[in-house]
Amino acid sequence: MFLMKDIVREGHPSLRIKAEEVNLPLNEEDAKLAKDLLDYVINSQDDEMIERYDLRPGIGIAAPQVNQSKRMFALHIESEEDPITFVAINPKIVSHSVEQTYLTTGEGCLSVDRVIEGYVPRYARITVKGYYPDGSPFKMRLKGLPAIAFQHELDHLNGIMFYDRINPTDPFAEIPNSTPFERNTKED
Ligand code: K3U
Ligand code: NI
Repeated sequence: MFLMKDIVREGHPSLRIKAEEVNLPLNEEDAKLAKDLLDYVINSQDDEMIERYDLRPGIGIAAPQVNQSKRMFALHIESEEDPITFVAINPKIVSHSVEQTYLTTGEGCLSVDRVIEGYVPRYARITVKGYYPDGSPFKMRLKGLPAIAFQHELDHLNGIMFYDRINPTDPFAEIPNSTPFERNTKED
């Protein structure tokens, strides 16, 4: 089980390199990594586990954040119209909308121990492909918070941090052709 001490922070090289494709079927080590990533996001949204293990809540976590430079991440989003929970192996975006979106509250990251304000432009809708840990392929369409979170995690596999995408001269500059996404904080 991963704890906050296992999560690397800004400045660690693992967060800035392109992660390696994962071989399928998963070997034992990669299967354990997939399970541990998923356990982290599930446990980190459970009040009892947060208190017991001092976890910081996350809806997603990518392998490079635990110093494993592998193309794998877990997402667990319960609060949305379309809840999702899965681990993605070798994920990719196969098509996307022209329309963009952004979280009105900005984004955060388990690997960043400070608040960085500003709009992070994301595609509003994406079609994605990849593999589940059992080796079966998936293809799905995502919108809303699941689409934003998928793009945030995919960026981790490419060495990109969310703040790289914030306009450096005007963090709250209007995002062209976008519909803002308001997070339902009551359910979060
Ligand atoms: O967005 C977060 C959240 C946590 C619990 C309930 C509801 C929301 C916390 S920040 C987060 O989950 C990051 C995790 C990271 F950095 F490890 F990838 C992912 C994220 C995705 C999309 C927008 C903002 C943050
Ligand atoms: Ni992050």
